[in-house]
Amino acid sequence: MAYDVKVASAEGNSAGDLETTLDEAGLKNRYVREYVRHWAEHTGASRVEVIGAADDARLIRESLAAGEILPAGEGRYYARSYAKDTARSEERTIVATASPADKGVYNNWHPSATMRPLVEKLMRGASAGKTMYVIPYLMAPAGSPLEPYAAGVELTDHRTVALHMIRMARVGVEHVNNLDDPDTFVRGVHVTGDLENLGQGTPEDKRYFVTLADERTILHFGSSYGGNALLGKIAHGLRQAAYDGWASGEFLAEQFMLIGITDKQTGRTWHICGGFPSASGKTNLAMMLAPNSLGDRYHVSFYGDDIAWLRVDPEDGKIYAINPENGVFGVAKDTNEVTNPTALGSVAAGTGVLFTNVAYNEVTQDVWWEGRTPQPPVDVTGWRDWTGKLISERSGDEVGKPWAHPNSRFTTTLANVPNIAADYESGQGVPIDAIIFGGRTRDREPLIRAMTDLAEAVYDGLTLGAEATFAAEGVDGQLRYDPMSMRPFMSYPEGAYAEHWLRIIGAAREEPIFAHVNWFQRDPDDGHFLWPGYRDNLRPLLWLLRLKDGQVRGRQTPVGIVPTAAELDLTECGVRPEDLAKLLSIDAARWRQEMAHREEHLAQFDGLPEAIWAAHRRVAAALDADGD
Ligand code: OXD
Ligand code: MN
Repeated sequence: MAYDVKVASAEGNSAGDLETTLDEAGLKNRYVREYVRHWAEHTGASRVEVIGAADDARLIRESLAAGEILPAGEGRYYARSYAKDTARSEERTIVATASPADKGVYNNWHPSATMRPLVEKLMRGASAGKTMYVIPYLMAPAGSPLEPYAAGVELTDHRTVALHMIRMARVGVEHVNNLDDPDTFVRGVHVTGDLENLGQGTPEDKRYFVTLADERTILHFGSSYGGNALLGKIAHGLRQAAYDGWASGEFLAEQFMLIGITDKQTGRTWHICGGFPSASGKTNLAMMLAPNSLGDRYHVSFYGDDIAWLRVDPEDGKIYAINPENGVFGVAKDTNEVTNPTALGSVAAGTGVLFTNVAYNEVTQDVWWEGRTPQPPVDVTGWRDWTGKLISERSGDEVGKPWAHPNSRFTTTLANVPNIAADYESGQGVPIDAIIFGGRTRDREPLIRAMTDLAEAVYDGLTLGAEATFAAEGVDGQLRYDPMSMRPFMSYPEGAYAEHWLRIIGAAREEPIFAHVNWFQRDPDDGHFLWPGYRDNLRPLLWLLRLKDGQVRGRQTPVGIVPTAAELDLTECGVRPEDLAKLLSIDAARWRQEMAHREEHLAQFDGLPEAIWAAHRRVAAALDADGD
């Protein structure tokens, strides 16, 4: 295939060369062109290349030839990141604006007047000798009413980042050429820096991942991996978009999965979105299939596993959600035929999937990660761990270490997901029937508890958390709170965030039903999970939809409505009756303990709406009245 070459040798950077490059690429937006010129000069890149999705095959060939990626079977690829650059770095991530009033508890706010010059200085000349890839993109399906907030241009000096962006966003000049306001696009600059000399994790750390939210500018320096480097996903899709949604008063941007459930008998489809702190099974839930016993009747379709933007349509007053992404950047660990067969289908031969930091076999070109199979491959010939070390040469305490990094990932486009919803490209989005929050809690939280009051639901979202592990994060059994699972992505103060939620969802003429779910309750004696999880998670969700429709009533408790055992469809479920009783009961004494922690947590947030405090007091009073 002939290359669609859109390259200028900007060696000596003659103005003419760059203009020719941009002309040949069909990049017409004059504000984008000025922005590209400015940063090409600033970073000192020696070539500039504008890319679109159609360039993927060529970029793959070039990356293979350069050894930046390796073949992992037919139409599958593999890369390793720098060993100290394997995950988002929350402590180096900053939201900066001109107004100190934008400082919240979790947004790590700094003044833009300090941050911009600091990062600009680090970026000056830092791409010397490299190609700067210009990636115009859209974080929305085309035609979305939220399109004005979705256009962006990432500039990156790393080809693998360009490959990720092509998978995760809709990429091409067409997304910025005809903007209503041509100056309104998110300006994202990613400069890798000298990864071996950035002092990662030391007091001399030179990495900065800054969103200048009120300037709609993202400056990331010092990484080439994940949310630190792919600026469309988290920096734009969550931090910037959450800020934009608040500033405009128009929408919410949340770390939410989005699914559809179709009743094949009636043809009716419901849509559910929801947020879960990391390691609470969000991707598995989003890609869930119906259990065999319910598969004849119900079909679950996938829209997205990580981000949803929500708005109220002025015409019908319903809440509509889109997944602004075009792909899945999924955690590989523990993905297998039981936990997530859909994910395996979406990384099959020919999908163009890009694996990062899993184990790789240089002889067979196979990949493996912990949990892919119960045991690692027996024959270790050709296997290298995620750092590139041969397994056969491991010695001492290296033996027994994971082969793959715990944050190793697969990057694949939505179209590859076997149960992708037929209307996933609808710009309008899909109407939302239910919003769920989840967590990973070994006791206290029942399987599902529904809420119909908006303030109580927002209160619940703000007190979301995952259990701290004793060793790592603190006190056993106490939650590491992660409000709405947005703790690392908060871009404005939490009080205002809660108020914005109440305003946006409160404006809907048809409010969704809300629920808190927990698949992870354990038996205190032998530790077994009380609920089978995975596909069976469809059962409580079906109950929730029936509750919304008034077909079941559940049982009111101080913390919401829980199902009665008879209301759940448990055909071939296999849950033990005594476990089910526990899953559907409320341990009021344990809850009262939790309420004290919640109060402390919420007290950190300035300006929390009175409606949220009132919800807290209501739940606390109901628990007190519960005796027990
Ligand atoms: C995340 C992600 O970091 O989705 O949450 O990559
Ligand atoms: Mn995420």
